This record gives sequence, C-alpha cells and structure tokens, in this order.
Amino acid sequence: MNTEELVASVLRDAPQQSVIVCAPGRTSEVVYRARPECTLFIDSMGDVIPLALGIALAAPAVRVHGFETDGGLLMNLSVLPVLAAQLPENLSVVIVDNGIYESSGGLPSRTSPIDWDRLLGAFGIPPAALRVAGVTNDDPLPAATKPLDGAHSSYLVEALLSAYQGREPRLPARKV
Ligand SMILES: Cc1ncc(C[n+]2csc(CCOP(=O)(O)OP(=O)(O)O)c2C)c(N)n1
Ligand SMILES: [Mg+2]
Repeated sequence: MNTEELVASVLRDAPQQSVIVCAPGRTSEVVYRARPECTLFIDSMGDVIPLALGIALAAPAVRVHGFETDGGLLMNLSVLPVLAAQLPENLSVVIVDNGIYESSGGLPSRTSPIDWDRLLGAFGIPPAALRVAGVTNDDPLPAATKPLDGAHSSYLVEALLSAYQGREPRLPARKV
C-alpha cells in the first residue's frame, strides 16, 4: 500500500463534515488533494495527536481523523499516555509508517525495529484508536523548491499575495 491508497481507504467512510489533522510532508500533499477544506495542515512533527485529541474533546459531535507519521509519533511519544487516558470515541488516528523521513531526505525514522502493538498496548491503546499502517511510496516526492507555477510548497504565499493584490491566485494556490 502507498500513502495515497491508505488515505483513500481511511477517508472513504469519513463524513464530509469530519475534521482532519494532518502531518507535514507527503501525507499532507495527498490529504490536500482529498479533503483540502476540512483539514488542519500542520508544520511541526509530532503535533497531530495533541491537536486532534484537543479538537475531539472540545467537539464530541464531530468526527476527527488524524494522519500522523512514524517520524512525528516517534518524536513525541509522550503523547501516548495522554491519549490513552482520554480515548474519545469520535477520534481515530492512523500512523503512516514508511520507516523513513521521506519528506526530508529519506533517513531512517528509527535505528532499531519497533513492535508497535507492544508499544501501544503498554499504554492500553486499542488499534481502533491508533492504527499503524505500513506504506511504501515508489514515486519520488515533488521537489521542495520549484518555480512559482507548480510550486505546491508556496501556495500559501501565493494565496496571500493574490488576495493582497486583488487578483486570481496563480497555479500553486489553486493546487491543481
Ligand atoms: C519538529 C520538526 N522537526 C523537523 C521538521 C522538518 N521535517 C519536515 S518533514 C520531516 C520528515 C518527516 O518524516 P516522517 O514524520 O516520518 O514523515 P514522512 O516524510 O516519512 O511522511 C522533517 C524532519 C519538522 N517539520 N518538525
Ligand atoms: Mg515517515
């Protein structure tokens, strides 16, 4: 399975009114294509579960999905006991586990194997609340820096500039 297939399978049954919280890098590129209008895209690794948990607790009637990554979770394992103590029914989180820092050069995300079931089980976290899904992406990530037209990473800047200048946003801000 690749990231695109995983995201599609998770979101297939997600109500349109769901709130999605998404990790940086490739995952956010893929989720942006699927649900741009209801996703909170973040730039700091390890923040998906804290933010998604807070939203789920504050809005129990809203379905909340988190897409965290292996690198992000491993950077912030201290969130696990907090999640375990709450486990709201309206929250589910998937860890997109490719084993590497794919969006920043491909270094391994850990230097020894991890038994996720035992790690999560140690905190009493059931698979329905936090699923770890292995993925492999064969296609290369888009380059981080590109000319303006087509530079996905600059879409926010372009959106801001076009609004300021009173004109239609160019390609990056439309993400097409
Ligand atoms: C706290 C923090 N440190 C470093 C970065 C820079 N950074 C962005 S993506 C990335 C690699 C992320 O790897 P992983 O979380 O496994 O996601 P993947 O790219 O593999 O989908 C890094 C180091 C960041 N966004 N946040
Ligand atoms: Mg990764």
